[in-house]
Amino acid sequence: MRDAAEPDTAIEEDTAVAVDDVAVDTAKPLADAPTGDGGPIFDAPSPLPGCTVGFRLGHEYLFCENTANWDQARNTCRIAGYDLAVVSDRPEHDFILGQLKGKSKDQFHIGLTDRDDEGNFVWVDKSKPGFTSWAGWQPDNWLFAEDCVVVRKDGTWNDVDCTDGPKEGFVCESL
Ligand SMILES: [Ca+2]
Ligand SMILES: [Ca+2]
Repeated sequence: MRDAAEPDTAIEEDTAVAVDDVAVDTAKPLADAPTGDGGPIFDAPSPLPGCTVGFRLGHEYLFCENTANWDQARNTCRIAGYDLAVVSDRPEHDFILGQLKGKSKDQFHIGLTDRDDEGNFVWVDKSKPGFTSWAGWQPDNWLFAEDCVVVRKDGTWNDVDCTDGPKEGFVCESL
């Protein structure tokens, strides 16, 4: 019978088993990781020029300063095996902002668009936005021509023209 007086050794055994399970099953999402810092111990080279690499909760991100419109950005991510980033919650958003801090560009395409149905934003993985971080008065679909979303370094989102390029970098994520 188990109770609170059970010897410490039994608890240690249980813990060891759980850790082994995580280590063996590499496909298992690291959802329980306290900090999400599961990145490699060496700096990883970016598969795309102009980008830096980040890791969080088993996902890999590219933070790219290349000038690109939304479709160019998305296609570039996909060529490298990623897609534009899907920002599911505030911790993920905070992680991305931290990675963008030192960049020279001010805004970055992410994988959110209402191109198929005006006013109805969806992520590139077809999920509906839960967490959002719209700037004041955004999304405004300015000139009836803004269907693609950027995250700005101040943490706010704006819908922009999907053909915008010169100002925007982009964020890729392994989905
Ligand atoms: Ca729109
Ligand atoms: Ca806008």
